[in-house]
Amino acid sequence: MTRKTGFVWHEIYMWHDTGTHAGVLPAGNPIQPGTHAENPETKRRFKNLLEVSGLYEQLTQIAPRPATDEEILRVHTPEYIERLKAESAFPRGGDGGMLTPFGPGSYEIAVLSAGGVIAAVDAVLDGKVDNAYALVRPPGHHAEPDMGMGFCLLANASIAGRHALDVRGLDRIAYVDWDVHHGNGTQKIFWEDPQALTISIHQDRNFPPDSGYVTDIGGGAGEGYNINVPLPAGSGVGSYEATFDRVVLPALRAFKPDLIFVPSGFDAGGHDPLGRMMMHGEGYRSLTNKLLGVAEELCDGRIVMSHEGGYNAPTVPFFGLAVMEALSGIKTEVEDPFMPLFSGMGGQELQPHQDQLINEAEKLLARL
Ligand code: 3YP
Ligand code: ZN
Repeated sequence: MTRKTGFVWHEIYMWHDTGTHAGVLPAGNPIQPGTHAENPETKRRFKNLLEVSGLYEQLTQIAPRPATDEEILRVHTPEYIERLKAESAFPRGGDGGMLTPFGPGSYEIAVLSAGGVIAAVDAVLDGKVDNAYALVRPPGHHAEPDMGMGFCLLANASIAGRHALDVRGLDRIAYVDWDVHHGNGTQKIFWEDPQALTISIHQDRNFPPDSGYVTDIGGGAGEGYNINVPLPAGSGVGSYEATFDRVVLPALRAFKPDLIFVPSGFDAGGHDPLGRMMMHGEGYRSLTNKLLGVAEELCDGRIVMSHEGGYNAPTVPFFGLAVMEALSGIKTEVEDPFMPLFSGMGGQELQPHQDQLINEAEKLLARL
């Protein structure tokens, strides 16, 4: 079955300048300056592979528009927004807070990034497309109400989620964040909100430091509606599939969202410089198919993915293509040349210590 899949992209996203760095360290450290870890390359190559594969022209292009102040202020503090606006007008740019450098004009790009996810939500809710992927930049899942973090300026998916709840009148939304880092921003923004189920599957204590514990379950009226699955470093496809089968899908079935968001980082892939996991293209295809199945059951198939991390330039495009093929139900001729390398890695199957952690997370289902 083929589906109508929306795709959000804008060339301006690539003009967000994270500056001269060595990985995540600014120039000035005793280290040769080079590119920042979060640069256009993986995003551009993802879009380029979609074009070369022939899939791009079969997707429905969704034009991003800038998020309004009102939309942004549903999530962020006015003080933070004023500071970003001011620093974005500086000739040298500024920093969102923690490890979030940006060049001049980046606030306006971040506003278009958040607005891109809103446009994807509207296209899905208006029935113009069945599902959508917003290949936006800068990313969003670490951004908190009053500060940027980990390359994220505005909480794109959370801003779009508030739009879905407050403007479009949905009752419940769910987040399934498969970026290798903890979705701390989404967690914080919806901490006390029972209308949003926030699930993050991430590498145990990678980034942010001291964040993403399985014991962090939400507070107040939102207690029980935050689920962290901090998988041990070295987890492979078996571990991710077990997490989906035993935690993510049952949680979604219990919560019954009207729309599912996927903050989609591809940094849980093998070879990613900022993660230590072993996901591969077929693994991402399988996780996407699992989500499509449950979304079909619960919410007419409505899924909106918004791009987060993923830093290995050669591999990320194949992970992205696999996800886009699954979302659209269209298989291209392109074969993922990295599959033999990744599928043969030792420890792709679920390991006992990973199983133990997933057992812990499974206990949280009783609260839903
Ligand atoms: C931020 C600083 C070190 C790790 C990095 C993580 C950014 C990311 O991809 N978040 O999802
Ligand atoms: Zn990440």
